[in-house]
Amino acid sequence: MLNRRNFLTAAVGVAAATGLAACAKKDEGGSTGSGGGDGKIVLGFSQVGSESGWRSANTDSVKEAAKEAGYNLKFSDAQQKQENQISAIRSYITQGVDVIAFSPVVVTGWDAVLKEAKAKKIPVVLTDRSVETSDESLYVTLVGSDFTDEGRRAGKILEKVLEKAGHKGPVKIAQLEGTTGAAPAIERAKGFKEVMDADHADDWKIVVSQTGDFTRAGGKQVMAAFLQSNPDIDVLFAHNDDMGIGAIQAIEAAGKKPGKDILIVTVDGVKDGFIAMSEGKINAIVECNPLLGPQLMEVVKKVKNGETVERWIKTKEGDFMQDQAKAALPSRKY
Ligand code: GYE
Repeated sequence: MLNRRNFLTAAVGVAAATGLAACAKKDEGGSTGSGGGDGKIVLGFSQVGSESGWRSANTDSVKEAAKEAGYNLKFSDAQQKQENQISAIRSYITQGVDVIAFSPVVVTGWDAVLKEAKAKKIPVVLTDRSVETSDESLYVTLVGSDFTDEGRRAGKILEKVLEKAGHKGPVKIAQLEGTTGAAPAIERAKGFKEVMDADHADDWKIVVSQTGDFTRAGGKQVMAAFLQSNPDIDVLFAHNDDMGIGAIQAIEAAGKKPGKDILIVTVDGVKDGFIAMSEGKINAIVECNPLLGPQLMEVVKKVKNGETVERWIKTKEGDFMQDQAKAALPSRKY
């Protein structure tokens, strides 16, 4: 997979080229896409689905920010299916929107449709998740988090969690992965493994790892199976809060105490995750901010106007331990 960091170097050239493309489009058509002549920016947005609390917050953020910015937003929910995203993008191309933004459900398989957008000179902005492509000119920028770093932060915070729990000796870890082939699943696993390989080759071991597709139902079902095959799991690392919450139900159903018998680290920091943490059931959360709407609208405007934007616009986020949960809960925005 291409390292997203490598893309930064190409930023100026690609953004400039796409900027020119955006201008050319305006000149050709004499109007700005399918805006119906009212001067509004027309943004076609293809969302992954509604699999998690993170996703709902992200969808709300995009819709609100588009309204605030006065854009004409065309929104579609792909229900976690790549073919649905591809048809949504194709329909935005046919409609001649000004800019297409999408959060790709998986990393591969986008080149053909992105080439179609490029041929029609419609710039594409990735949001939240990245794609794997050999042609860097197929999208202008990514607005989203550094998932590899989130995986590393999960590893680091687990050290603190284990210390706090007074855990000594080997650590048997179960991992609930996100959607197979999705950037956050690949990269969070990678970052976590980096910490394991560097500092815990002798004491930590991932004994089971499987996808729960970023959903509560998936987390519950897979965790129940994990507990059957490995009743002596010490730690659960779940790639998102929702799978962690599903897993908590399975752990309780098996007569164990989440947060005590099995220490739990998750990613996202949605309200329900914080509630579970304030109840002592999740031990630490690595934050991943879904409120990308305002930044996305800003970028879309720049891209539409042919301005240069950075190749990767990163989200800022923090980490939270259980003892911070109660205090942080009232101020959580998602
Ligand atoms: O962590 C998860 C969601 O892509 C960052 O997708 C996003 C992830 C998020 O379903 O809850």
